[in-house]
Amino acid sequence: MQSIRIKQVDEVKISRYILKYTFEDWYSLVDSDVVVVGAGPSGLATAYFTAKAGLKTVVFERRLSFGGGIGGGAMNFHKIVIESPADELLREWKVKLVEAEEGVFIVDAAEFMAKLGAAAIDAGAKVIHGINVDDVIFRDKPLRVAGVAVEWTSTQMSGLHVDPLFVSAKAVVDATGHDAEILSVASRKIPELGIVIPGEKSAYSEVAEELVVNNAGKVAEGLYTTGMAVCEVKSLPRMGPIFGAMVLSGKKVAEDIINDLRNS
Ligand code: 48H
Ligand code: FE2
Repeated sequence: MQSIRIKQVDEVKISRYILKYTFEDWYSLVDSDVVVVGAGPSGLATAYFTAKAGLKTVVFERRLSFGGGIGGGAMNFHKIVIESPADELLREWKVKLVEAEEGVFIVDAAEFMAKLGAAAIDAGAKVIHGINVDDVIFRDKPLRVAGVAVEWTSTQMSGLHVDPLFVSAKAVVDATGHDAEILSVASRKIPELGIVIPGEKSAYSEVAEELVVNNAGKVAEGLYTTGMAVCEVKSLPRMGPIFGAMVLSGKKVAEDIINDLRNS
């Protein structure tokens, strides 16, 4: 059997290549069109559509993996429920669907995560893991959210006092899930924005999905929300492990951003 020859590369080159190409990315993304906070289903769907429309889109995710709550499925079972018309999006991302009844589909959690993440990246979105967003940038006259403050998740976990870097964006999307972290910090630190966070309601699956999709969108100038964060800010019921509204609200918020940026 012939032995396999592998191209040799030394440690200095490895380090230099990684530093060079990482900093090239960061140099460009500090001035983005769209910053999505959270790489769960709603954030990745948002990024897929804004990137596909040609907007420079970056997704910051504090964990080292994407998918958010998809991976845990329902009580750690590996299946998730999707309702029409969200199946059209999953077909676009080539996720296999099993129809349990008309308009109700079952998907594998791992496949959904992987293919949605790949679709967002292939559409042109940059997904960066291990980054925690803990604040926003704002401007007055006119009052608006103008970007985010970022820090390594590992630095934040270590409790060290390290100041963040900033990333400017024409649209910041809170896709952080149940805690609506970006809306929370904006409501606390910039009361002039008038953001009130009453908190989500208990489960009422049949009505929750439409409510989330139809209430996703702009919360303040430059600040948008999608996914479970919508329940938190609009006091809407949760729905359990059904994900149609997560991806459809991502599409809805992306369409709003594309329209707003076109008209501005
Ligand atoms: C960087 C952050 C930060 C931060 C959080 O929780 P997610 O999956 O959120 P959604 O809204 O896309 O999907 C919600 C869905 O998973 C769910 O929980 C449902 C449908 N529940 C129904 C019910 O009844 O319970 O993803 C959010 C992502 C996660 O990966 C976080 O790690 C990340 O955002 N994140 N990343 N900076 N400040 N906060
Ligand atoms: Fe949840």
